[in-house]
Amino acid sequence: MTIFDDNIALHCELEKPSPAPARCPLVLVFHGFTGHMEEPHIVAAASAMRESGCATLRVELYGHGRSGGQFRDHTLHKWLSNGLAVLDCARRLDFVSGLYLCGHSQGGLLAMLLAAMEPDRVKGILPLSPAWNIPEDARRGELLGKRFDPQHIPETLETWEGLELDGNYLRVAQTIRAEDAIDRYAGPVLLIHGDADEAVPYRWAEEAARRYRDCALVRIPGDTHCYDRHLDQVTAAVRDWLRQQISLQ
Ligand code: FER
Repeated sequence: MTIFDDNIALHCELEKPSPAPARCPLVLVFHGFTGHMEEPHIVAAASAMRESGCATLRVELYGHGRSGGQFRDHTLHKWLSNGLAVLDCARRLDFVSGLYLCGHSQGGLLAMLLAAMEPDRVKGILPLSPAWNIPEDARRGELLGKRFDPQHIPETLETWEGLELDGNYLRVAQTIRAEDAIDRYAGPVLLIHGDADEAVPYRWAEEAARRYRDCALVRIPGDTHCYDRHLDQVTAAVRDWLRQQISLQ
């Protein structure tokens, strides 16, 4: 399905558990920076959610996958606007008994920020290796292993795979206070992070887990940013946590 955020078409995939109940929770699933909805860890996480009885809506955000916009022009403000538009649409679907947010990396940061904006509508969040280091790194002047002067943002930042990113990405990231978003959300959180993550160091997961009021941290020993080694441990944690959440209601 396509959800519009003003004139930007967001490519989304809605899938129900089988057999499909009349009503069930819905989990919005966001990919990360340079990611898309068909990445193995995104597909596997969404499938685990359906095994637990939830429907899933995988979303491709501005400048990513088959959605509108150029990668170069994406910012966290645009992703937040996209996320709010998707939440508005999702809460009006008649089968939805409750909403959860899941996101990987920069998509995990998005889930954390959205939950703080919509605490009444979000029953719980599942940040996977959330890149909540991005705002602080942007203020410090070192992102994606590249240094820059945080007081004088460059025109362009070279990123992974030679992709170019506009300086506005950094300008926006510098204004975001991820700690405030953590403090504003009191709902349940399942945080999953590999302790050999090469992109977002594991200590960020420990700090977020300390700071959230109701957080279960699942450490995946020896695993990477995209769970190349133990994706099965990730999916098991997602399935068990969602089953437990649903049974508590
Ligand atoms: C960074 C470190 C990690 C960064 C992005 C990430 C944009 C990860 C992003 C993702 O996988 O979504 O400095 O800068």
